[in-house]
Amino acid sequence: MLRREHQSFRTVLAANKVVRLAGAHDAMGAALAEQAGFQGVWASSLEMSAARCLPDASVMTMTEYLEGASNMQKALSIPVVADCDTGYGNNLNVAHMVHEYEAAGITAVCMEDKLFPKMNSFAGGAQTLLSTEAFASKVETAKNAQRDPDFFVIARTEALISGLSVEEALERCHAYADAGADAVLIHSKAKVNDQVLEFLRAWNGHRPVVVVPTTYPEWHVDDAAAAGVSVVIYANQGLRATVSALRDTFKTILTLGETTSLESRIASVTEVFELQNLDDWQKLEV
Ligand code: SPV
Ligand code: MG
Repeated sequence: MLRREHQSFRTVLAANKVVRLAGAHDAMGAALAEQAGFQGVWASSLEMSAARCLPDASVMTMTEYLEGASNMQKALSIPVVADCDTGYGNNLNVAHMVHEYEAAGITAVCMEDKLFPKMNSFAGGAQTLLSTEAFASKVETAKNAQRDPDFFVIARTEALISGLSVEEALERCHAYADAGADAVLIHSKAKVNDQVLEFLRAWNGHRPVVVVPTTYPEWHVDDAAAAGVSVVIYANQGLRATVSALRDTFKTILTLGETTSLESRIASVTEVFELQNLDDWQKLEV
């Protein structure tokens, strides 16, 4: 298929009790997530910056992230949820971000309540948050900036990441919901999901809740759904699998001096052509 129509994230969320998103950094990874059966793709700031060997620290610009997310969306019929960090600055940057992402056909964005420039949630060092009021105001700006009522804004709190309490996370998320957020994301880097579960119990379905179980990977999707989670993001497993696969492949080639043993383990060139939709493109040749 040369061009793809895609569903909006809001439509996909309405049709499913729980939606699973796979993190991706390019259109090919995103297409593989769709083929595997994921209902959406997370255009991850960690993945996209790592793919350029840059830190996930607001070093890349909005334009660069937008190009990446847009390239993914063009290759998919499932929606991209764009990880937009802090919204790339203050309220004016947020409004511009929503205008640009919406114009590119992206139907959902996520913004977090950290200070711009931000640092990845798993990196060492202090994480500074915006005040609740300041971030709620950014959420309101985002919602006022959208043209299509279908456009979806996820407000992410980094309260637990920065060492604050579940109570603080709840207070923040209630303020963000009151400001118009369509869903909230409660992020945690704990090894267990206790605090996230505590959050979910007190939240009580006020708005859809998104989780990112990177550091508590044993949480089964069915258990997360039963606890009240609506969206589970597998944010970086694809990136990490890529790193492992490339390391192993390149080492094998140099060690063995030929590539026979790799053939059964790596995709064929025909599979690559399929991902490129080459048949459809060749039909255009005259
Ligand atoms: C990302 O995938 O870029 C995220 C999740 O925002 S995390 O890396 O945990 O911050
Ligand atoms: Mg990110």
